[in-house]
Amino acid sequence: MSITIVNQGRYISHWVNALKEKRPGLDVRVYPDAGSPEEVEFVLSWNHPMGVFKQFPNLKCIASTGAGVDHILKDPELPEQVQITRIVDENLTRDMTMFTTALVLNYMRGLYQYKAAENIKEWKPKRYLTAKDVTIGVMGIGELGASVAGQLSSIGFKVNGWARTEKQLQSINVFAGNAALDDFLATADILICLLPLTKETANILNKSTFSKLPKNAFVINVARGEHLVDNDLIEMIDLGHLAGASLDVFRQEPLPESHPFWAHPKINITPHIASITNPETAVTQILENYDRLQNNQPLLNVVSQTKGY
Ligand code: NDP
Ligand code: OXD
Repeated sequence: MSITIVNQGRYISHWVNALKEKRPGLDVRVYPDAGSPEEVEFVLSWNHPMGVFKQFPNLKCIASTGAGVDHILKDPELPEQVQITRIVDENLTRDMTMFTTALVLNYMRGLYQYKAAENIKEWKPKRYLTAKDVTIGVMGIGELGASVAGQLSSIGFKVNGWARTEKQLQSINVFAGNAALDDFLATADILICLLPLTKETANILNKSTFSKLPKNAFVINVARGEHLVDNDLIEMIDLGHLAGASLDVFRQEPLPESHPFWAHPKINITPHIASITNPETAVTQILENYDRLQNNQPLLNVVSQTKGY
């Protein structure tokens, strides 16, 4: 059985090298050079061309090269009975935890503003927020969100989380379900979105949500661009209800040059780099699943197609 990479432009050669280094002799193919369609059973994928999977009649597993699987599930012609897996990796989790912590501290200490001041040689110390002044709300308390929440709590923030189901976490108060959303939002001076993109969570960062946050709240979106209603964010910042936002993910990536986010003084942009899967470490779980599939064993990190994550 081969592993076929179906990936539009994201680190393809890293994956090929990591797979071959870890398992010399492995038959690794890169779509469209996948051989005969009947031979494709195990695919490693990121942003595939829509509809491509239906041409593989024996496809059994699509492994996302990232934590998210929305890019796979949005395919209207996804074959039934195919298992979909995702990456759960301690490096990915650690990188996301560090990145979001950096964004929180950057905002609280005004580092972007001091960079702008430096450009005009302005010496103007400002009062700043400290951890005890700020409650952080993390939307999505899964692999990544729980780690982010734990780290921020350990450096002195009060942290609340929001998830679909109830959970007990040390020092994090978790609000569960839609009925608890407004109470959760009312506490969040800094809101971090780490939800998967599903039918339920699309457009969740909208005007109504923002209006329930305390005045001057700051929004961090490191999940997916489709969680955010772009114009609602700009409107709520310009009305003075939100202090600003840091965004790592966008509806269209790369973010088009004409998009108003680029020029907005209170919106910070990074190019979807919060946490990138490292093929050298993640390849171990891919190969484990490749072996399991051949031995008819249950796969690791399978997502529920019903839940969408
Ligand atoms: P998980 O599946 O581990 O966690 C998802 C969390 O979201 C769970 O706590 C889940 O609740 C909660 N959730 C899902 N649906 C709802 C809902 N309708 N209402 C309330 N809570 C909900 O995902 P990860 O933590 O691994 O990843 C999260 C996302 O981060 C990825 O899907 C991806 O989009 C994004 N990401 C972004 C990266 C970047 O570089 N910017 C890098 C990696 C990931 P419950 O626990 O109850 O099931
Ligand atoms: C992911 C991502 O889902 O990089 O892993 O966005």
